[in-house]
Amino acid sequence: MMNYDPSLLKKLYRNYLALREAEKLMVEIYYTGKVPGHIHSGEGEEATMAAVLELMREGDYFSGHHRVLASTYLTGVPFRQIFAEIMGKRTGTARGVSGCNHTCDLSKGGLGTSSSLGCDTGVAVGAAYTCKLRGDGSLAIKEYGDATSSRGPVHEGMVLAASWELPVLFVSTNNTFGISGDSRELLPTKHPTADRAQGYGMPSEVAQGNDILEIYEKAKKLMDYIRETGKPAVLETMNYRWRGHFEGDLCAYRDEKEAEAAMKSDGLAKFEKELLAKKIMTKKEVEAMKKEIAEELADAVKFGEESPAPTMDDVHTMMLAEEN
Ligand SMILES: Cc1ncc(C[n+]2csc(CCOP(=O)(O)OP(=O)(O)O)c2C)c(N)n1
Ligand SMILES: [Mg+2]
Repeated sequence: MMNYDPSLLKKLYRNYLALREAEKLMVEIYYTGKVPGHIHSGEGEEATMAAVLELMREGDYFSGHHRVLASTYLTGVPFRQIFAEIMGKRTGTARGVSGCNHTCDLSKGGLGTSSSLGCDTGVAVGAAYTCKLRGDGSLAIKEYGDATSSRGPVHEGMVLAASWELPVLFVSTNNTFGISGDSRELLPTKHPTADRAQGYGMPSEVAQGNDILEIYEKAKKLMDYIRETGKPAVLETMNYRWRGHFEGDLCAYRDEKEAEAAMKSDGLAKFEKELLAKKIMTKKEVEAMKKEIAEELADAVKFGEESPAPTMDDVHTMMLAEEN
């Protein structure tokens, strides 16, 4: 930790904290009836995108996942727009028409997420082709889960990225489950995405999903490689899903002791403790940061509540291209 610039450590902590607080608030507003669609909580899984998106540069692209929906905040999308979208309001990133899968802004590199899992891999690979043609060292980041890692469109995308030498970082956030299926039993290898990378001639790294500095270092190594060579690479982060697949899931398929142990080894609490112990941040600074984020989030929910619902015109505008 001492080799890091303190300002980077503070930034990583803020990223992690902002995503955690946003995750918690999403669940809260879901239970008070403010979210017309789904919430798949990503609480406990925020470190991956908190680190990877810190390394995103202008001109890069990002296609996310159905958890940690506020990740796009780290690409520069305000909480106001993200929460309005989740709350189904026309001031949202996709005029409230999409909900959780499009909390992104294309002008900030956001490509969105397909609700048919894995089918958006080709979109990110296509964006990487744009990056290649530009030749400016930019890249595309495609994030997906452990269960999604076995889908055909993911592998088609990986083959294309490898054969055409396209700058893509494939990021698999392995949270042990795909709905109720345990990937440790269902998938053939321990690291389903990273282990298969060799078959495509891609370098890969595996990191602990609750260790933001390990993720940052490994993502940096891979992203430097991608920017230099123009070739794809794989990062897999190992974690454990804290909450159910969806809100209301009774989780009858999992061992509660194991889940409790995972929640106890919270990477955010550990990182905060280390920053305080090494005097990189003071308690006062931490508290001020928490207050600032809480205010930003409360303002976002208020903005969502006060915003109008989409109209049928909004639905048409977001779904259909204009005739020329
Ligand atoms: C093609 C397709 N099949 C099934 C689903 C239903 N589904 C939604 S989330 C999910 C689990 C995905 O697991 P994983 O990729 O590990 O991501 P996680 O939910 O664990 O973050 C499934 C099967 C879907 N959305 N799309
Ligand atoms: Mg999963």
